[in-house]
Amino acid sequence: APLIHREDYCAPVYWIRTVDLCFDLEPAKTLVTSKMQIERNSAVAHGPLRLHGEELTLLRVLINGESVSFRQEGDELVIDNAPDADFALEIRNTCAPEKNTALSGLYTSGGGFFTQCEAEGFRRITYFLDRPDVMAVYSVLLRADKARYPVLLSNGNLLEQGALDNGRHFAKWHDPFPKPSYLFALVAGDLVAREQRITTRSGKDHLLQVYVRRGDLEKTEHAMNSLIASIAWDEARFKLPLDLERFMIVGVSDFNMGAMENKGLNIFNTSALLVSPATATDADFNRIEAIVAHEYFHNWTGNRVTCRDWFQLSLKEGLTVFRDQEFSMDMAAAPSARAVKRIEDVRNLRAMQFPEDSGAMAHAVRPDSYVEINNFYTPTIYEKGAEVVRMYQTLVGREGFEKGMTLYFERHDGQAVTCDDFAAAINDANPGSELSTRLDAFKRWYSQAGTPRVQARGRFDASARTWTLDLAQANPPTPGQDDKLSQVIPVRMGLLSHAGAALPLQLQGEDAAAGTERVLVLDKAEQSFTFVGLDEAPVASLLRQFSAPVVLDDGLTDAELLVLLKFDTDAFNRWEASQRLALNRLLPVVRSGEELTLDTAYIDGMRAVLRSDQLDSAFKALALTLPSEGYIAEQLDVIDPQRIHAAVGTMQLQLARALRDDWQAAFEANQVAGGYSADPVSSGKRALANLALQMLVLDAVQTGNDIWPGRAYQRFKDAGNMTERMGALTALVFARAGLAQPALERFHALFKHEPLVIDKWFALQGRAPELDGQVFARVKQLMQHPDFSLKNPNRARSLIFSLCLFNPAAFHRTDAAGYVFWADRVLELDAINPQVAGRLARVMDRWTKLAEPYRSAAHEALARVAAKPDLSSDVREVIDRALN
Ligand code: B3K
Ligand code: ZN
Repeated sequence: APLIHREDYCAPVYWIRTVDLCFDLEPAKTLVTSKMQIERNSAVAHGPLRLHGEELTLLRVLINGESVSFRQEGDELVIDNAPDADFALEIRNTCAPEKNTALSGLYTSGGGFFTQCEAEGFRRITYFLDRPDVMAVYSVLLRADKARYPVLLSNGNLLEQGALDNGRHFAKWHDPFPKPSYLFALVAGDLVAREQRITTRSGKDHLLQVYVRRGDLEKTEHAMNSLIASIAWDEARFKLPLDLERFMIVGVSDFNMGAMENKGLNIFNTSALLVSPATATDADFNRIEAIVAHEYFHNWTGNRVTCRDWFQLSLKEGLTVFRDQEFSMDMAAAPSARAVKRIEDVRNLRAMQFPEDSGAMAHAVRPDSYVEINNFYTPTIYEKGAEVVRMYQTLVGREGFEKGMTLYFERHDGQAVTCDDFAAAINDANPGSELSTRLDAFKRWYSQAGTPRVQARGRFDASARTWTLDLAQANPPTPGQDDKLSQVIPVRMGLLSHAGAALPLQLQGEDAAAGTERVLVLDKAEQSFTFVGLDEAPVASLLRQFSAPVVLDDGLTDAELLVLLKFDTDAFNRWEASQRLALNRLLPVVRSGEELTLDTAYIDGMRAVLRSDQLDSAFKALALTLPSEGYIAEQLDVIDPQRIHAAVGTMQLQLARALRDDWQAAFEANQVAGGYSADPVSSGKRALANLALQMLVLDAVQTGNDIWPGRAYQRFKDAGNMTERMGALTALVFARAGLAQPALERFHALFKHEPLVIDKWFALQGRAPELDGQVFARVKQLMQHPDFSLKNPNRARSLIFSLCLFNPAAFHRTDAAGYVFWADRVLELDAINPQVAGRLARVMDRWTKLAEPYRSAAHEALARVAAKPDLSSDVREVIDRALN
């Protein structure tokens, strides 16, 4: 497959204005008839009409009702002599949903029909100009067997439905909003719906529906509530109303990602839709609220205004992630709960996006080229893209940002646009802002890959009573980008006295202090800011709320970090101090290979957090959770996964032991009584109780004490919700308690009819901390389990991805067996589902940083995959880039 370049973008030679689709749905062979109204694009030179089509059987092509000559060139249907005037094109073809294991296009799952068209799945349904800048109005006629497929859905409004001969029936749908083909969807199956009618602020009535398989209905209440909350939030915060009479969500258990924002007919992975207290954790409840919101918010940011081409993907994804993050923060309400959400988002960014930025697949938020667009639904496009949007808001202010959004929709509603258009709208709505003087430099966030490094050092001048902050930035080279220009980095900051007081901030040349927090804008390679009126060298709290996606080296000592941990008014930086203190202890021993011994300063600091009566339980749990092994690897030039694992294990054990009484007190103080609610306070308590239990069981197993493992088993058995049950099970498994095995067996027996819970069962075993190769051996064994299947993406991810992506110590083995396993699975999966295989292939992104013998063994495994001649373009691109 060729490399596609952003600079080569050309407007289409033809527009498709309307399309009438008719489907005769049969699993083995579905007949598709498509009638399009086509218009030549007068703005560009004449050329043949080239339609995309993949794995289709073409039956006929008519123009204005007459047959026409055409040719098939690779995956394109080419018509050389299309009329100059507007014309009607009719195409008839078949496709084979039942054979479609790639889950892109039209496929079957659990006896129903579903579609996934983003990014280029529509061409696997019928021949089309399958590109996001071609927007058409769709009418859809569905015909299918009535008994097997009583529910027939597509985008927009239901016009008509009725019976046909031979036990078949039909439904006619019409979507009034022009849309790109990637937003088309259809569903046919035996489904039931939770329904709710709402009246929005504007006084309009809407019907909301959540369709699932019979038996799953009671697990849709949270999704429905989240949808209603999302609709209200978007109207209140951004004045963006629901524009359809009917809004539908459908759950499907075979799905390549979380969910899809098809206009008026969102399709969700059941793992991103169904929850009940008995089967889902607090984290699942939060994630589902966020995903329902995300897909709903796409209705404006993505659907009403879409992307001109796929290089602009972050235009909709970064913006929509930003919107769902803001929504979740607003839902969390209390300032401390907002901060917890921010910490979780940043932790996720650092765990997923930072490694991407320093690996073989590093790419800009608006990439310059790709081979397979499916490989670019990445943490960079999504999460770093969201950080870029957040920085606009930081630079122009919250109101300014809302004005910018309003202008964006005024200008571009109904259009397919670019990231430049978005930047222009935000900027034009905010003349004279911090953004307006540096827009071009700011836009380097879109073009330059890599995570900028910011160095900060302070100089105190006692006689002048000034303190000067010297900031410097550098952006390391990434593949294809050796030299980078300075970026615009908003640094939200404050200064503290050593006693913990927030100091007034007055820059040299200013008349008076402007509060105790402000945003400095770093836009040069080096820049200094001098603060006046200071009696002592302050402790700098920089990059508050994580105001830019950079790596900060602030040179703070442990003593200064402890001041921030105790007193900072910014909860994010308090948490950050806890993580930095942990890293300061872990990194030296990982580098040297020496034994780790925790010092009292650290232990006392952590004890104070645990005992604090001001801090929330949720925050405590986050501060007392050690940095992940992946994040630690990120800090090192040469990665030895086994050493990292050993150091983290030792530190955890020492923390468990040194704070044993406090863990016990925390466990007891954080019990939640009464009915289940996933609110921030209750879920924070459960998070801390689970962590405390994990520590207590860990310590007990080491010291040969049975009490805590016994209590954990009891709690596992009696738990009233999945969060506590999973917490207790995890404690047993992670501590390798003797009771872990019986608990796992009991768990399986209890939930054998709940696929989403069985996914958790596999995932926990895939993530368990490695010891002597036992976890790896167990995962290989579990591949033979009757419940395991590579064909269902959730199941494949639960076991294989847990091991390869999230369990470095089990995966990186000196005998290379982990890499052999990986290569085998990538090849096996590639034959079934290239998108899922492409994601698994990404595991080796950073192999060049591995220590020996891992590095050579990784190379060998990569070379073996690369040697396979007929790899999908998904896997081929990832492997080629790893081997460059
Ligand atoms: N837009 C979809 C992702 C489609 C992925 C295609 N490989 C979901 C989302 O971001 O909301
Ligand atoms: Zn999205």
